[in-house]
Amino acid sequence: VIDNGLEGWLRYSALPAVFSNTQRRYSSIIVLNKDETSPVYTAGKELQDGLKRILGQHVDIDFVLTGSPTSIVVGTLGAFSSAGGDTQDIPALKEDGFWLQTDAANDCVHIIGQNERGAIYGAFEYLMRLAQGNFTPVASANNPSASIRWVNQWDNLDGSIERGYAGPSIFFKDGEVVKDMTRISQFARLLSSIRINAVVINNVNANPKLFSETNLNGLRRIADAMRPWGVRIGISLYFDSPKEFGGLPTSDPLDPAVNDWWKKITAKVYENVHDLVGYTIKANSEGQPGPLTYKRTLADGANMFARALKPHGDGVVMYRAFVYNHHLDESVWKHDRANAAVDFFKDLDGFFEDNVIVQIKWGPIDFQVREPPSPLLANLRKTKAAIEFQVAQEYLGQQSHFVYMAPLWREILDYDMRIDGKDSHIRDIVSGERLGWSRSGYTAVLNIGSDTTWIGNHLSMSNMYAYGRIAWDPLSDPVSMIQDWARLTFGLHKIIVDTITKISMESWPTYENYSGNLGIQTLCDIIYTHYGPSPGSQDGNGWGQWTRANAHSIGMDRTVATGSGNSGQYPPEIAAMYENIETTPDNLLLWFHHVPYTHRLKSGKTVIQHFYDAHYEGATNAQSFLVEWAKLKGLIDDHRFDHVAFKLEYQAGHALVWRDSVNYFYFAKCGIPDEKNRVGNH
Ligand code: GCW
Repeated sequence: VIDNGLEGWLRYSALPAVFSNTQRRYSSIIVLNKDETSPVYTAGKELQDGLKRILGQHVDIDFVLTGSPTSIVVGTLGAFSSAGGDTQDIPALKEDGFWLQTDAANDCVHIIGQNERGAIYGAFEYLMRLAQGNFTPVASANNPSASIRWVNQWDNLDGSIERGYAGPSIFFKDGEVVKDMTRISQFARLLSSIRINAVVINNVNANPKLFSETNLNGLRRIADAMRPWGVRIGISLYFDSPKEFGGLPTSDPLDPAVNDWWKKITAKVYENVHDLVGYTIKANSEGQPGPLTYKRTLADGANMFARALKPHGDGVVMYRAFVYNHHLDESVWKHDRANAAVDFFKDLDGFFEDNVIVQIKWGPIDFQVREPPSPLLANLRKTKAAIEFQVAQEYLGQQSHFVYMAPLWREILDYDMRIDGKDSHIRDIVSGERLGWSRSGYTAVLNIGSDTTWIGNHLSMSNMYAYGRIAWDPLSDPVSMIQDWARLTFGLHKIIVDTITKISMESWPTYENYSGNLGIQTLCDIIYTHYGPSPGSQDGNGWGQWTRANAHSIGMDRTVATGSGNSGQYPPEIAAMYENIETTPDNLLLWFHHVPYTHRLKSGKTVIQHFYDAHYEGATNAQSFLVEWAKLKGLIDDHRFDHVAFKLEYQAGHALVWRDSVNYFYFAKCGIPDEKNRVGNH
């Protein structure tokens, strides 16, 4: 059977004979909402479809709660209790949460959502348990860690996708919203199954033509296609729209006419999308106009959008903290792009409307293979924040290499910022718990496209899956997530699960080893593609992703004492750790310190020898992925086997290119040969 991957982890393969239960389990699926556009109705259909495919059982749908001991009930708490259901056992549920209860025989199932989204999440949860052959009885309340669990698409109206590696946009083509909504609804199904409640559908480098009548109508069609799955849409705005689209002389955020313009256009958007989730704004960043263009503060800009949204519901402004000067002069030792977010936003804390959320990339620079967490995550108290991850592997091999990012995300979320000397894990900051925020959470640049793999590589879809689960529960275990994903996506055979788990769990350290060590960043081309080894491109540019490598020494001096002062942006305990070279962990040494190539690490190796060794180790390990994968021949369909094998073979080869390019680049710089005689003048 050819599996093109379109269903991702929702394939609902028939359970193998060992699990199958010939008895009829369920007499009916009782759906507590007849409205065909409601997520509860969709959940009923999904359950019916899933049971058919997983267990081979056709189960009828009914709309009346009967108290039958062999039915699956799905609905909201409100509908369940109005229908006379017993809600006594159900603990408190948060927005989007759900209660899932099965009896011992697993043929009476209650899926009760706090709202409609909760109900469909519960239906997916139940089906994904079944699809893994898991019939263990359960009675559990499932609540999200945060209410904002979004993804961002960087889709352009012409159908291209910025940093997209999987074909053209499913949303736009030739300047307009596409006509056929099939892929959009399939996408919403995947998002819903991992409890993502919103998608921002257009590039943050936004185009004001999104506001054309045709496109406003297109937005309506997209929202209508996604709503039955419980997924809301948001849009990215171009700051200068009043000037460039509305014909006003200015886009000054304090100009009444400009405010009026945004209010009117916002009302128009809501006429089409009554449940718009909000606006995402990239302003004063990488050439984009913004409030600073008009000598106003970033808060002035954000608040203008916030006020335009307010009359219409619960929409939020996701205001990106990715504001920095991309014409930075490297000759000034103190210049440091990593300082920008705190420099721009810290003093504005508390000056934002309550429906503004500052959207902060997880690291201070830009989705590198390793960064410390963004210090801004510890510098906003009153202003709410969301963390931004990137599922698209922009700097991590663009899906031609495979990097499973759940371990990286966990490392960031588990990080303790020690705000005010107290436990301040980033997961508790972004959940809102640590600082008492009412709304906050997660977003991630996803960038799926029209490719049937969605993202460009079947294996990389594990990142989309894991992102959703982590945003729901940041304590989700990377190993069990990849195991679940592997079972659902490829099959239950132990060899399948173990092999995919092994490759995935080794993938990040492997990629780090051959692409950029000790916190030096991903040594890819920095100017255009962000792909392939190009350590030389890192310096001598205005972008500020520097390494400051010369013939003797390397690394960014970010100390307060002699460098850019970036370490001082962290709370005192963290600042002290990074200020001191002795207490800075090796894996961030060159992020915070400028040292000679002969500097000895805690491991006892010199920096340069570590580079050489790590690149050999990483490139060698990349060869093993293909060997591992070969074990799956015949256990999974050939179509997906071959696709992944091709990618891993490419990665194995390109890892060697990475190894030699980086090693010889630094050898040429410093002239220190490899102790093991692999790199040098032979
Ligand atoms: O990582 C960089 C990308 C840009 C992107 C920018 C951003 C959308 O290289 O392509 O622009 O980040 O996050 O705004």
